[in-house]
Amino acid sequence: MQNNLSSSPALKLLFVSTPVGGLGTGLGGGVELSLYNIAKEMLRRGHTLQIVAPSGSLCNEFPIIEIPGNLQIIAQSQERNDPITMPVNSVLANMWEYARQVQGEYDLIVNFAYDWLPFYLTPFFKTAIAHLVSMGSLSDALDQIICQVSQAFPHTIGFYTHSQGATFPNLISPLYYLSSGIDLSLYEFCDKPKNQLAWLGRISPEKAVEDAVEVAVKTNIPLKIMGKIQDEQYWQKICNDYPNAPIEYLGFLSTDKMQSVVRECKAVLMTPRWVEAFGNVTIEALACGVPVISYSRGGPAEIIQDGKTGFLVEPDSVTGLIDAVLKLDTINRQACRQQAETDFSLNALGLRLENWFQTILHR
Ligand code: HBI
Repeated sequence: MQNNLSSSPALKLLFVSTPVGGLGTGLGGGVELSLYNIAKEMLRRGHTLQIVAPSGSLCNEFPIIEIPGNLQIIAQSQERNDPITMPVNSVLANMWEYARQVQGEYDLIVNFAYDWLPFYLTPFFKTAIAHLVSMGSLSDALDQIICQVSQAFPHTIGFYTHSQGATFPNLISPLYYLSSGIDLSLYEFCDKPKNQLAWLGRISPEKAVEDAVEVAVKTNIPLKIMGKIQDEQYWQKICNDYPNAPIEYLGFLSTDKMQSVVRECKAVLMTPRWVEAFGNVTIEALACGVPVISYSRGGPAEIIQDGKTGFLVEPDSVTGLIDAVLKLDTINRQACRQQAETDFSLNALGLRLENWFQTILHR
């Protein structure tokens, strides 16, 4: 039945979400936005889909099958050689038990969890599984199982970026680099920013918001901070270390509220301590015409056009960030919006995903 925008036949897709939090709570970080945007674009292209996610998911646009159970601990909080752990009544196990039961109703299952179980279960499923890996290498056990799946099921491992994929050892090609994409109509361009900076992301040590706070203190430019506080103690320490910083924490905001703040900023600062797999924040800023100043590592380093749509800075160098802030008036904000339209529209993302899915199903 050719009832969709693209040439490929309509697919029946089952998306199985991350087990670290309900969709829309912010606990799932970037992968929540990815899943939501990919779902929106696949529906627009005429495919049908069902989303399986932990209970407590908030999403008024799509029907979600909410699965009860205990959340998985976040992979970033574990050591590289930690054993795989599963809580009693694991929501991850419950979601994949549901997927096993209904798999016959779908052409393809898409896994959004950065967890050992879905990779291990792949050979036990009759329906093909596409794995969208949402972070760089963090654990030996996961590296090993991802490597095994890439060997046994070619084409089924997808990353956001090359630098993210490069952190995994012994992967077998072909691998897929999907980049990301956002609904650009939700982000409004602003040419006349206020004298303020922004930092967005999960407030957790690997994101190093303290470096952005230090920039605010040293330049005395107000910093707007947005995102879910994942590590309360870590955030409290920062507030205690910088009691007089010109910062304002605005919470985890909806896309619309977030972009209404970001668009009025001179720049967004990105201070990843780890190899950021992609950094949706980067393209959300560009979509508002806001240049991005980021440490030159991971996804943002593959997105930002240094000197044109932002600045790439020596990793972990706060003075490097400050030097870049002082050069911001050399950036044309229209160029930032233009890059988002060219590379990161939902249509561009949908094409990359569709090609990937069709390759898995028809290789
Ligand atoms: N940790 N165990 C686990 N599983 C995930 O799916 C996961 C995670 N940590 C973070 C995360 N997903 C998302 O925030 C990614 O977008 C980074």
